[in-house]
Amino acid sequence: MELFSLPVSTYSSKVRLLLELKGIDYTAAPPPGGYSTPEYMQLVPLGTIPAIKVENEYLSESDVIMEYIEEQHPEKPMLRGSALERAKHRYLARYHDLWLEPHLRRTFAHMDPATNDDVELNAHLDKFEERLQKLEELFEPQPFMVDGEIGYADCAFPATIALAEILMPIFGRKLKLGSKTAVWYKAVMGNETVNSIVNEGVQATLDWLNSGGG
Ligand SMILES: N[C@@H](CCC(=O)N[C@@H](CS)C(=O)NCC(=O)O)C(=O)O
Repeated sequence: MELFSLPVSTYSSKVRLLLELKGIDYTAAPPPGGYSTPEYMQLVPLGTIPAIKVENEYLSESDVIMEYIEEQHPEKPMLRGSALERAKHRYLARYHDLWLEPHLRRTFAHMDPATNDDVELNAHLDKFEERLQKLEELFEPQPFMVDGEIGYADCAFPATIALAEILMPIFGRKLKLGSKTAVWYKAVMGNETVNSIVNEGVQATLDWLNSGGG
């Protein structure tokens, strides 16, 4: 499988976690021309990473890619269990993509003093913290999000939380995990595959920040 991704991309890490935890062979390459460029958008119209090549087409949107992989590789299922349990995996992954992560992403625009707007920045940081606390109401650690084994939902959050650990202090805050999220995060980061992919992203992000973040 061919995957367009970058180590700094948290959504790419999400898909790579699923691929590696399932033991699927894939090759990862940076998006040709860079993400959001006209060159890349000729292949992937939305210009985002991750994306995968399927026959002669490209699929983007991390959840769509992950569900496609699950359907194509039903062995070692990550989106598993009863219909309700599968819905819980999708619900948590969607909560990550639509409710939580976008507020962290929007802080990037405020790292550059030329575009920094403190009111907007703090509104996103407040919302990110609030939504991280809300996560406490959405699952019971078992220790993983839906059952006793790493699954689909568990792939969504690790890279985002690791990124928040880096970004919050830059903005004068400290990342606070609720007690359930802390139990889950310790368990998920105890998995070697998760730890290695997340730490690759952390290192790439630190390198990017140290080089000026441009
Ligand atoms: N909803 C998308 C979000 C992907 C996304 O925002 N990826 C970032 C990198 S982590 C990106 O490609 N940004 C470029 C852009 O937004 O134009 C998904 O789930 O794949």
